[in-house]
Amino acid sequence: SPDSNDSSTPELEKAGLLNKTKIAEGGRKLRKNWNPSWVVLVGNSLVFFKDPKSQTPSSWKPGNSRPESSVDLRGAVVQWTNDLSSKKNVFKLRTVTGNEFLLQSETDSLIREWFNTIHSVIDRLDRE
Ligand code: I3S
Repeated sequence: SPDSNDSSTPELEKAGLLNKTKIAEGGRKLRKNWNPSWVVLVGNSLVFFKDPKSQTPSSWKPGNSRPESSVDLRGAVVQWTNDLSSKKNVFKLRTVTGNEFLLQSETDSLIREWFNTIHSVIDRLDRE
């Protein structure tokens, strides 16, 4: 019988709504633009989707569930920060390619869970 946990179907570890802004692309600083984003952690990747609730009904078609972007967590670094935003509960994610994101939630427990889960995926990949 088909194995739903084989390597071709990576396990979904976590999904939810976070505030997100990209602050650097390939090491080059970008202008901040905070937006709500559906964040999905699956396998070695963090995948971002536009928040369906922020879209108009006419723009919400099945085809629009394509990811906005995706981040390879191998070699990435997560770090809590108080300096890069006036918002509370912000951590920075930096990829090996020099892309940097800030992720934030008003809910302390929720952002802590995300930080811990992403951190443990990065640690697991570091040990491979
Ligand atoms: O690091 P900054 O420049 O204080 O970030 C703020 C700006 O991105 C601001 O947009 P404008 O430059 O168009 O005003 C945003 O509205 C703010 O949310 C940013 O600051 P916070 O502290 O929220 O990350």
